[in-house]
Order: sequence, then structure tokens, then C-alpha cells
Amino acid sequence: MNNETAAPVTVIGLGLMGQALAGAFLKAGHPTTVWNRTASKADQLVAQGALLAPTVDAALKASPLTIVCLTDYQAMHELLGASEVALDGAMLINLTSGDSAQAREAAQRAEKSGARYLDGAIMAVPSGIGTAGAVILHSGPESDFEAHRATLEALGTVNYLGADHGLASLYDVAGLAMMWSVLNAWLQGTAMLNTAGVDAATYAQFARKIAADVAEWLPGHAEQIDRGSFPADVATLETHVRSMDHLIEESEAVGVNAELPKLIKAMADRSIAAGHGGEEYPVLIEEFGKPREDCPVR
Ligand code: FVH
Repeated sequence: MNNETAAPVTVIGLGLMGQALAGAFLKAGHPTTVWNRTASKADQLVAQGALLAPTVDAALKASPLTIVCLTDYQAMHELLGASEVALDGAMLINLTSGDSAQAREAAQRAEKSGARYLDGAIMAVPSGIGTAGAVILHSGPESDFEAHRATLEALGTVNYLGADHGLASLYDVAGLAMMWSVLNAWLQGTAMLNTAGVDAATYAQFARKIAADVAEWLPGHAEQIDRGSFPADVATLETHVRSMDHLIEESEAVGVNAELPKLIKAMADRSIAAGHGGEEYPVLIEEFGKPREDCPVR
């Protein structure tokens, strides 16, 4: 893409991620304006052709689209809420991490100030930005997303999730739940096998196959959840719980932490107590849908 067709874009926040975002826009030929609280972080980008705006207000006015990527939403509100900043007419896409309530509140505040607002979440690390592997989620008005899709595609693979501004953050934290659960499950197994002299690299090869196999079950389990019906045609929840006992007993016998196995079994036991012992594993969605005050692990 050359400069004539590439739309100008502004990036506010030049931390590790912000610098990667601005660098990707420059590489894709977008005239890029940047601003950062610590101006020296713009030096390399200016050397690559970025324009350093003297103020946040000037940065917003320099382009039809402004990407915000700061530590948190509080930082964004401090910055954009300053009296000398006029948001009227700005198009903001906020790629700062946060939760869905923060995203919806930020959208209300932006729109009250006359700006248009899309929320977003980056499912990548800085080094991945600008490659197809960098998935970036967006939620808010579809017309705004489509109007700037071409510019956003300089960052990676962009996905539009829906009009609810909270969706990108919800998907982001749900994705983090998957990430940490898979990593913690692998660490549990690694700790157990370490006691038998099996190193992490050896078990990782086995664990990768298990993770891939379980991932294949998700569409069928999702169908049961969406239908609200969990006929057991693979294994009943009671069968799973008997093996959960084995996992707890084994963890304790080899002397490793059994908190995670006990939490897994505690939820399954509650579902069985509610009468779901003869149903397929995804019936547990009902337990995940209930907030619990008496969390077994503080
Ligand atoms: N880094 C990553 O791999 C992850 C990938 C997934 C998405 N996250 C989120 O991206 C946001 C920024 O992350 P970051 O890694 O760039 O964070 P830092 O390097 O710490 O840079 C923070 C920038 O925010 C500026 N800043 C902080 N507070 C204020 C404030 N009150 N006023 C103005 N700017 C502020 C900070 O400025 P400075 O310290 O350089 O002056 C940086 O530009 C984040 O939500 C991740 O969760 C990244």
C-alpha cells in the first residue's frame, strides 16, 4: 500500500504494544502521528517517519482515526478527559485491556463528548503485530469498524464481534481463561510427572496432543449447551468424577499440589448433587453460570 491510498492514523500510547502498533501502520504506508506521555519513546518511530504531536489534542486532530493503547482505562480517561482535549468528531479505537463494564462506560463517555468509539482487544504480543497471526477483536458500531477496517488490517487479522462495546473485552478475558486453564493443567501434569523423573519437554509433547484432541470436542459440546440438552453418548459426569478422584489421589500420593484437581471435582460434585450425574460433561455449564461466594480457594 502506498502513501496516497493509506489513510492517516494516530496512535496514543507508545508502550511496548503502542510502539508495535505505530510501527505496523508506518510499515503499511499509513501517515502516522504519535503521542506519548514520555515523548522520548517516540524517537525511533519519528526516525521511521512518524509525526510526533505536541499535545494529545493535536494528535487527535491529526488523523481521522486514533488508536489508544495505554496501561488501563483510568489512564485513558485521565488523558482524554483533560479540559484541553476536545473529543468532538474524533474516531477512537481503544485497544487497552480492560473488562466489559469499563468498555461500555468508555463508549458512553466518548459518545457524550461527541466522539465515535470502538472497543478492542489484542490477542497477540508486540512482536506479532503486523502479521496475520495477530488477532485483534473489535466491538461497537459496525459502520465505524468497516469504515476503518482497511487501516486496522495493517495490524493483523481483525475481527468484528458485534455492536455491544463490551464484547471485545469479554472475548479477551474468556480467551485468557482458556490460556491459563490449559497452562495450569499442563503444569499440574508436569509437576506430577517430574516426581517420576519425566522432564517438562517430554510431557509437553504428550500434553500438546491432549490439548489438540480436547479442542476438537468443543463444537459438539457447544451444540449441547446451545440446545440445553446433554445426553451422555461419550461419558457421563459420574464417570468423569471417578477419574477426578484418581487425579486427586495421585497428586496427593506423589506429593504435588492438589488444589486444581479438587476445584475441578468440587464443581462436578455439585452438578451431580443437582441430579446431572448421568449427563455429558458440558452439563457443567450450569455450575459455571452460578456465582459462588464460598470459593474453595482464596
Ligand atoms: N504487551 C503485551 O504483550 C500485551 C498484549 C495484549 C494487550 N496488552 C495491553 O496493551 C496495553 C498496553 O500494554 P503495553 O505492553 O504497551 O504497556 P506499557 O509498555 O506499560 O505501556 C503503557 C503505556 O501507557 C502509558 N500510560 C500509562 N499511564 C498513563 C497515564 N496516566 N497517562 C498517559 N499515559 C499513560 C505509558 O506512557 P509512558 O509511561 O510511556 O509515559 C505507556 O505509553 C495494556 O492495556 C496491555 O494490557 C499488551
